[in-house]
Amino acid sequence: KRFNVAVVGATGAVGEQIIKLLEERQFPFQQLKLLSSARSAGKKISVCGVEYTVEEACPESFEGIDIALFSAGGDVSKALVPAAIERGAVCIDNTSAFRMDPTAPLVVPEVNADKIKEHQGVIANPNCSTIQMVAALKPLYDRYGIDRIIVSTYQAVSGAGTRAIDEMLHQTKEVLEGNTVKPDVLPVSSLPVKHQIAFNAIPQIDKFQENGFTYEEMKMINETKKIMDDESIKVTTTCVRIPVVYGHSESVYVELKNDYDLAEVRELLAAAPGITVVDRPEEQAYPLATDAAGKHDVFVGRLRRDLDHPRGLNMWIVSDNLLKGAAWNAVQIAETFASERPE
Ligand code: 11C
Repeated sequence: KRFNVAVVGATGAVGEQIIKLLEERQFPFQQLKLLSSARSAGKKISVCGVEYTVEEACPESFEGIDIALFSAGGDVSKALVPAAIERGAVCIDNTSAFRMDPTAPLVVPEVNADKIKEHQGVIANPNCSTIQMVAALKPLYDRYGIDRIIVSTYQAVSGAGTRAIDEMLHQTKEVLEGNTVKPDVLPVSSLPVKHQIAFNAIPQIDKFQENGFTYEEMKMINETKKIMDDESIKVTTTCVRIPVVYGHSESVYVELKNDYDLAEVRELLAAAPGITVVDRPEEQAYPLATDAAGKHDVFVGRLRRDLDHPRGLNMWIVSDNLLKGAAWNAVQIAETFASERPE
């Protein structure tokens, strides 16, 4: 069976990766439609040796489409996902628009691929910083149970899009040349206040909520519980933007429900799909964003027992935020959906 596929947000940082992956994975598409805002319509993109012209996305774009991969921002998804579903498409949505909708499965294939078949038109792709954390914690959850998670993130600027990458590179040059910088993009928020990202760490990703957490932090808290299908897991987060281009890093402290053996933890993680353990302190080998960039896996290291809590475990989790954190997870969902579709 071959599928008619649409990519919405085809010219964005994640859309570009989705297209590359569909090509690399030889995804069984018959027709491919590349869609964007009016601003990017008309651009040419070559896929499998065929040149496609990017079209402006509108409700009619989804006529005859089987699978639509959305990554053009929450507002575009809210406006066009219903139109796509109405026309018979299954939408894999990479924005936060439908993630907490109880009728939409929120899927990390290594954790809960079984939820894909419960979809009612939309399958939500979680936030990048959530995906890599739950992928690494799932084997431990299954074996020992999880009581609480305390996570601090070190997130790459590419999570905020190509404008944020350009801003960081430009600012770095300006600072090195001794010029004053005029921050314009980060933090992405509703206020006009912007901060320098070059040579800095910004403890704000997305808007502040009334409870003092940012939206990014709330996504990690709420999505973790939904994906793990366990509201009892306690999660607290601090999300920080750092001047790295690709690859989110996370310091995760987890309190397990049952006693654990550190050697067994290593074995469980090493055997888990999509996880690579890099944990050889004697060689100073641990996951690095520069090594994870461009790779599909989630990298885990710095595994060590807490000194005060016997069931406390520290770990360092790194993954390419545009790949496992976005495009690769979405294409994995599409592949699973395509392989399970009867016919
Ligand atoms: C960031 N995690 O690094 C965000 C990007 O909800 O899909 C992904 C936003 C989302 O800025």
